[in-house]
Amino acid sequence: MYKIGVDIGATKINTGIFDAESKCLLSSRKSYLKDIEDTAQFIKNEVDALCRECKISHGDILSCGVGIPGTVSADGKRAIKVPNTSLIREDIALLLEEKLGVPVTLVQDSRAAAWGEYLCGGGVGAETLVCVTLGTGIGTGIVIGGRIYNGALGCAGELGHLPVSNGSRKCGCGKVGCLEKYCAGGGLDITAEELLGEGKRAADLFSECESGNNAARVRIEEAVRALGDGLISIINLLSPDCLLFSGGLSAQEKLYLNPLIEYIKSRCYSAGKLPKISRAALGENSPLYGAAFVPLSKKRSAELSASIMCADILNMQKALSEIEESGIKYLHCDIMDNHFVPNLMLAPEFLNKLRGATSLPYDYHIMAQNPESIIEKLDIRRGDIISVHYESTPHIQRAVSMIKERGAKASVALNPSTPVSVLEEILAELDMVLIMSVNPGFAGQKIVSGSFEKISKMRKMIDEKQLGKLMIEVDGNCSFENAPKMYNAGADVLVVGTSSVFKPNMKIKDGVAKLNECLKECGA
Ligand code: S6P
Ligand code: MG
Repeated sequence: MYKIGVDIGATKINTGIFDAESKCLLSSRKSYLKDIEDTAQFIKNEVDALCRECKISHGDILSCGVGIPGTVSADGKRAIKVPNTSLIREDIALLLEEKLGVPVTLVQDSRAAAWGEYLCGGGVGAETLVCVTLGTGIGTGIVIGGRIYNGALGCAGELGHLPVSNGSRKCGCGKVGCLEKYCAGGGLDITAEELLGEGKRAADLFSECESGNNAARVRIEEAVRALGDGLISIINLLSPDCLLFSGGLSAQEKLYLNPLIEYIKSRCYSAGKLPKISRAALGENSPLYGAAFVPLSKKRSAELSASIMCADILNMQKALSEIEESGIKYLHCDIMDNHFVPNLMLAPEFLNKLRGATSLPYDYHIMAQNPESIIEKLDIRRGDIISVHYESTPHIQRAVSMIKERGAKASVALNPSTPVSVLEEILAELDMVLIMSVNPGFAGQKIVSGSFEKISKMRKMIDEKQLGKLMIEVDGNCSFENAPKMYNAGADVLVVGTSSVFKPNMKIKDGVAKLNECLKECGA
């Protein structure tokens, strides 16, 4: 079986095909026009050509990894922030998946470079590897204990955006005085213009220095020291055993890389041992190798939550046992007050008693005015989730805090007409968001139009805020037909009721098996 690696750079797209021994069988590096319309099709054509030449059939390709110059969502499926190119659409991974028919994972290119070096280049055997790509900007990939380190907020390794004291050059990140605006290729271009005149570039600065221009030498030395200081902080913080440099600027060995390495070695903290510090071994191909072998993103799983109000109330124990046996993850417990919604059912006391008959965690859905007074009445156990309607209280944040203080996972539910934007301020505090795909109050309703788009919007907001662990639950008509679309739009938990699992002539376990089959077909 074979793997495809792709590295989308500023002016070129590098595509390669790799065998199981991590050997690159063939690769192509093609310049593209800035305005190519369909990057996914461009890559597909390259893959087709490589396969033809290597006499490999598409069926023998396992996966494809794509290095991109920007931030990627936690699941590797969306390009969240790609500031310097319009070439990469947010959904490029999904587009490419459709065209290639294999799983596609995105990875930030500097992390791909580090991973490539760790697996096949200068970092083989390293325990902690830092790989710095010195190009127009500075990218940093970190591998710790055999895993790419992303950081809890997903932004680990933004060395290029360390502030330089007194620095005032504007940076593409929106701040001023970032390290890369002084020490990377783009920064040295600015220095060259300042010192040598309009149109001069980093390369001119280096050749002036070679021919004895003292001012050029001083400015290069300043850049080396500033970058060196940044890297010394990284070394003193992480104590890596290997520090590698890739990217165009790392080829400036005599005037830039070697003095940088010397500076770092002479100033970093050491208890006897220094890290191995050198140029990356795979050259401009390190991101290509890393992309090809990037660990496949963990798929979101689709969990089911059984709406207990839809179960046969005369045979509750039997229903609960069947629900548990069929692998359903939660018991969805609807609490309605006949004020917030025009229905009255499932009293807290009844639900508390039911706990004796099941060990499943409760997924409470409170549809009541003054939900705070209901929360106080619940017998909360470890693993329970409590959803409170945004529309049901003026103090949603207080209700969320109450839930968390009682040890449950906190969720906010939204009626179909409430936009996801109302959660902007509170999202980071939540464990889950419940999107109603019917108006709350009754089972057996038709799905409200626009529900799939709303789930997608919610998913996008979560991805953009890098809140990878926050789940989306969808409640209302999660039928055999709708459930896969809900999952594809971004749902993690589906409330199952009369439209799938609780059908009069079907056993619960058969409904669950059929639903899981439908979900499997869409890749869940
Ligand atoms: C209704 C309630 C829901 C229902 C569930 C029923 O407001 O919140 O949890 O129990 O939606 O599902 P179905 O499949 O009958 O639509
Ligand atoms: Mg519900």
